[in-house]
Amino acid sequence: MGDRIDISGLRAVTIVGALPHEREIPQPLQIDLSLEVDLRDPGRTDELGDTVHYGLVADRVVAAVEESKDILLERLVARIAEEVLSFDRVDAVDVELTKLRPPLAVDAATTSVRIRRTRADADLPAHTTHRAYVALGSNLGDRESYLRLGVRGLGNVTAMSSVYETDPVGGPEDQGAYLNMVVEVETSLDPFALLRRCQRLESEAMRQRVVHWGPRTLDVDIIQFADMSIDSAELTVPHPRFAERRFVLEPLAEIAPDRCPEGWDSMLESGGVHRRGALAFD
Ligand code: A4P
Ligand code: MG
Repeated sequence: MGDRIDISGLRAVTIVGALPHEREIPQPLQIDLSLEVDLRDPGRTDELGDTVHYGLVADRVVAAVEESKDILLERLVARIAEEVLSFDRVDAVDVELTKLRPPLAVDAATTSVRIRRTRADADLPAHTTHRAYVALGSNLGDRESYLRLGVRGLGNVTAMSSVYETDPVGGPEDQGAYLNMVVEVETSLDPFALLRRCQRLESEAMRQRVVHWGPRTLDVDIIQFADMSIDSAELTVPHPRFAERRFVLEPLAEIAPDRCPEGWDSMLESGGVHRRGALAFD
């Protein structure tokens, strides 16, 4: 993919080298880093949690260098690569480590070593992502634009159902029809972090919780998260009511029929759910 975060010209002072005076007097080093990170998610969401915090990387690398007393630049550069790869989202890193005052008899400006290390080189598990299914609903205001706000903010959306116009289920009699849809998201968030993201999107849509199951600008529910089962006060996954709801199952069946309970179509009442077509993005 080629996405990168570069940190250049990082300086640290430490003991490194094989010569007697190098074992006693700390010397200045420069560190140049190029991190391979998938930047598609933060490019969409504008959230620090979706990327690698380069300030933290820089702090950790400088601390590791200052603590070390290695003889070889080769050892120290490997240590730096390990430190950077301990950030889960970094797929690979190029590190260049430069002695700014090399102890040479001849005239030379600098000496340096450069390596590239991947997660596989470091025996680290590949950066993990999970597939989640998220249902969106809106029955207040400009419903399509609230759905767009939700879809855009969810991150790496890998499949998107059509939009369905649906009769309200439960709640007050006089509320308007919903627009519903389901999307598949490839995410490196854990389920609770994804829930917080869903809730933040609802707040961005200025959703107010006045009546239970009442009209809402935007409802964003996690229907399934990988094959996990979670039953906590904050989050229940799979969503406890998804299997009874045509306004969730019909769009879910469009993008992931294997995620629907077998025979759901004949078990649920039909009607009240009308496919309108794809959500338009400008
Ligand atoms: N919560 C627990 N599990 C989850 C999960 N998997 N995903 C907690 C999202 N949230 C989850 O949700 C209440 C609490 O559920 C949250 O604090 C969260 O921690 P909420 O969004 O504040 O309230 P809600 O959506 O009104 O409640 P609920 O019970 O999730 O409602 P439903 O079951 O989603 O029903 N009719 C049509 N046609 N279309 C609709 O979209 N939606 C509803 C809401 C009713 N009728 C509808 C539609
Ligand atoms: Mg909800």
